[in-house]
Amino acid sequence: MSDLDQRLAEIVGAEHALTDSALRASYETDWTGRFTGRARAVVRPADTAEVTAVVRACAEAGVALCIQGGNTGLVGASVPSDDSVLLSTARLRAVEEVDELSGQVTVGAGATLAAVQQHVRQHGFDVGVDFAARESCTIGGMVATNAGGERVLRYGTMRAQLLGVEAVLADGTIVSRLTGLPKDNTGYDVVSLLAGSEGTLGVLTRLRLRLVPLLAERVVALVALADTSAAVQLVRALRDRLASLEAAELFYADGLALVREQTGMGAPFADEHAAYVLVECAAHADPTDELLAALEEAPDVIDATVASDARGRHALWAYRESHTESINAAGVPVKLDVAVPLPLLAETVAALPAAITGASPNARTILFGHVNEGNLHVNVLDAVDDAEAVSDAVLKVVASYGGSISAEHGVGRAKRAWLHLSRSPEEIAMMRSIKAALDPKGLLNPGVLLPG
Ligand code: 2HG
Ligand code: ZN
Repeated sequence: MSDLDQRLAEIVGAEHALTDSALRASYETDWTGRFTGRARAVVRPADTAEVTAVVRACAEAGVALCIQGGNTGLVGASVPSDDSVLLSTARLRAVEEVDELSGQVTVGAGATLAAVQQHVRQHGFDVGVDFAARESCTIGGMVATNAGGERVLRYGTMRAQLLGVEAVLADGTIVSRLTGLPKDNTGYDVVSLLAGSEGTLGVLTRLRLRLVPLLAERVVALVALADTSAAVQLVRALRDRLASLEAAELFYADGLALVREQTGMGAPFADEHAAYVLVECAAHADPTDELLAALEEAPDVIDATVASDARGRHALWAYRESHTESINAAGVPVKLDVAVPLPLLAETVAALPAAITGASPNARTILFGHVNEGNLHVNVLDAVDDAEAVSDAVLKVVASYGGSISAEHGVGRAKRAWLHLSRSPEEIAMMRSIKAALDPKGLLNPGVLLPG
């Protein structure tokens, strides 16, 4: 055992400093199975003081750290670069008392979204961001990637929920700003800066979140449509009319077929349709009638199935939320997560398949996403050997439409070579200056976000 390994074991306790390869394994490969790296040790600190001690020990030894939450990331940001120390936030899962007056809560970085949802719902609140990985993803990881998900059209991304952070910087300094004042214009916004920094600027240890009201009355509709343009028009019509609109999720016939094949779920409609949009409305008073009236008047709706009871809503959501796991069950996908201006969404959807098969002839492309943000999840199966070419083709199409190469999953290791397609040289230089100022030795998540 090296000096560093021994010191880490002293800091976190031997049972939380894993050097055995079998114990490290589940931390070293990402959720998709595409990204993998070897850590010299996995350490699981119990609190901020232990995080500081771990960071200091690594800084003194000149050893890099990789920070991992629930390991549900999709861009390879949470797997270690070789021989780094993997710092897992799994034990930083304290969920503090809900501040009911302010509608806020402070939670440990390692608390899962599901645990926080369960906790705040008992007090009549909810978390504004939600998505399928809720049982495993952590609040720290969600902030580090500025996660988006299924409710962005109503509540914004994770950055919009974030009112405060506590973080350990690369030299072990603790920065704490957790008072949660909604109005506080006293200089640089360090809280926002850490959101979306992908573990490159500090280790997030505690987060203070703004909560949203728990809206118990819900209705979900799955709407069958002829194409992407119809989906965009539908969402526009509903969004402008329904204050209760919370989600508008898009998928297509091929994605639905794959989901049904993998899960055994039955068909939602007697006929097959080209495109589907799942919408959810939520309010204090039952929003079913207003959704039905809006659907009645909406253009180009071919068919719709509606559920207000929890079981029925869950069943409709399962068609959408099972996409990621069904795709993974069918093979290791090349995953891209892009956004284009909404007026160009249909054109992008039309252009992508040819661009992808041009890069990998046997590729099978499944598209789905979050309509209102023009956010498409591009999952490409049978193309992992052509991952670079496929990514290049997709991201160039997206950039040509003025889009983003990463709408919500982050840049990670997977997209950093293409960062210049979304960010100007001046912006990348500014990011490098910030990184150099806060982590001059490049110890935090090397290989992530910034191009090499
Ligand atoms: C979702 O919207 C997630 O379900 C995952 O962002 C997307 O698997 C994907 O590509
Ligand atoms: Zn998504």
